[in-house]
Parts: sequence; C-alpha cells; structure tokens
Amino acid sequence: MCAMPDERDRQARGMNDEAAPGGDPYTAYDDFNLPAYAGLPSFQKLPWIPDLEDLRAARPDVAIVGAPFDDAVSHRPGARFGPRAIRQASYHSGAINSLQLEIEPYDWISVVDAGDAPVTPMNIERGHAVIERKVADVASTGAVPIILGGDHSITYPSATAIARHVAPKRLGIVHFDAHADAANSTWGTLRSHGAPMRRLIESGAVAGRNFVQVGLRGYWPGAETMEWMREQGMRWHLMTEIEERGAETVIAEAIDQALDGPELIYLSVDIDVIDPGMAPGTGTPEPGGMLTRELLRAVRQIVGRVELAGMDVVEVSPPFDQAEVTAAAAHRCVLEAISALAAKRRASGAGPIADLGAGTDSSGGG
Ligand SMILES: [Mn+2]
Repeated sequence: MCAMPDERDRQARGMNDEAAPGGDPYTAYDDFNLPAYAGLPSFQKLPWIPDLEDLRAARPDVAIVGAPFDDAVSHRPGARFGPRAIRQASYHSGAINSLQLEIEPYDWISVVDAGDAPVTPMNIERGHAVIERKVADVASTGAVPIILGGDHSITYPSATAIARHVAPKRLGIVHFDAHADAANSTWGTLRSHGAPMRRLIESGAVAGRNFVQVGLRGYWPGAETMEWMREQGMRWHLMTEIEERGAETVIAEAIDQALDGPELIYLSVDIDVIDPGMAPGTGTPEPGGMLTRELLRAVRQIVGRVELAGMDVVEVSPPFDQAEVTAAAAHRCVLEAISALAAKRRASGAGPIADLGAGTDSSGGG
C-alpha cells in the first residue's frame, strides 16, 4: 500500500487531476488517488503503518491512532465503531487543499495512519492499558498522535501517555464537551467516560488550573462535582458564555488559561460539544451546542497557536448517526488540525517535503 507510485501514476492525480481528459481507460491511479470509496479505508487513504518499528522508520509528523473502545459509557453505546466510521467519513482522496488555510497539508507534513490500539471488549482496564501503550509508542516515534475514539474514557490513558512523553515539560488541556466528565465515578466505576478528567488531575498528569473546558451545558454534573472542579482551580466556559461573547474570544482565553504554566497542549474534542441537531451520532446528546463551523474554526485557532502534543476526537457513535454527519464533523476536526500543523510548518520557514501526498517513503509495512 505504501509503495511509491511510478512516473505514470504521478501524473494521474485523480480528483485533483489538472490534465486534459484522457481517452485511456487504463490510466493508472495508485490507491491514494483512487476515489475515497475504493481501496483500503485508512484515514484519508494515508499509509497504514500499525507496526512500531515500521513507524519509527517512516518518522511521520502526525499519526492517526484508533481507540475502538466503548465499555465505559453511561448511556448509548456504539463509540467502539467510531474510528472506522471517522476514517471513512470523507469523499476526498489524494492530496487535499485547505481553502481555509490555503495549504496542501501533505506537502508540508507527513501523516500516516498507525492503526488501532488492540482493544478487546468487556475489559475496561485492559482496553485502557493497550490504548495508553499504543499512544505512548506512537508518541515515542516523534509523531503527534491524533486519537480517534472511542468513548471519552480513552482520554485518561491517552493524555496520560502524552503527559509522560512530554515530561519534564508540562501539559495543558483544552477540552471541548457538553459535559465536564469530572465526576468521581458513575455508578461506582472510576474509569467511566464521565470521570476521565478527574483521573487526569488526581494522577498529576495535568494541573487542575490548566484544565480548561469549553461548551459545557445542560444538567450534569451536580453541584458537588462543580465544587470539586472549583477547588482544583479548573476553568470552564459554558455554552452560554460562547453565546454571549462569541467562540473566538472565548477560545483565545481558554488557550491562555491552558498555557498559563505549561508549554504544550493536549486537545480533547468530545463531538457532543456540537449541537445534536448537527451531530446526532453520539452517546449522550445535549441540545444547545456549538455549530460545526464554530468548532472547526476553534480547532484551527488552537492548533495554529499552541504547540500540540496530542489530540483526540471522541464519542462518535455511528449506530446513532444520520447520513454520517457526525463522523464527518469528527473527520474534519482532524483535517483542520492537520492543516493547521502544516501551516505552522510552512510559517517556520521549513521547506516542503516530497511532492506526493502521502509524504512518506516506501518503508511502511502493513
Ligand atoms: Mn465527554
């Protein structure tokens, strides 16, 4: 899958082909440039490199990681199917061109799909352990991991791995969500998807004052939990604040708060921060959320300004989705982050990488 296309393929760029219409029905397209629905469904048809040694050899700038785990949900299940749905939620193939940032990201950074953490069902501890190890392994290659959930409990092992990786530098977290996810437990389960943020603060992975939440609304958690959050120095921006001040102003403040001390940011996006009218495929939908366009703009704003150590997009539950709209929103959050990272690379004065979209050599396995 990662073999370098031959010269003829280079000229057949599929949906980006500027060449005159050809009469040759056997024009060759490599898998990367075939239509999105053909071939293997890695993220954006990027090289699939699940093996750690192969990943070390490829040395990508960014690696997608699937965390197909939903054993810790409190309500609707289905997020275990999220990584596959997000990977497939795109009609784009080949090189992409961000109109928002005026950049073809794969010209500037190499991005691969590192496959899934080897999760098995019905065992929360094992699921979290293998996710933590997978994220740690990917980070150890120098790539920025972008993790596709999975329920939100996966942020506990994932951000833990990133915090360990960046130490002694410190991590701040910007967390988009309808819910604070800072309960002590739900029904007595500490690894619940309602509790990962408390685990991260308790363990010391991130300081409470640098844990910043955006988009909270609705009727949970209770006052006791909010009081605990206050005691930790956590900062949060309710949906009502976004309504009153506008998302861009609020996000700018959230960045300042998360980076008040730390050098790096972990970005966690619960797709339920978007209004369920625009993102119905999720486990605990709460009416009155952000617009998809506001969230995509926020991802560009954050990744463009901070040093991103890792990111996750969680709580996409495909069985409850309609026409893949929720999976597409999650997919675009990832593309916006990739594009913003590429724009930063360009702005740093670094030159472009190889002129082929995948941006890696043929050393990848899988
Ligand atoms: Mn959440």
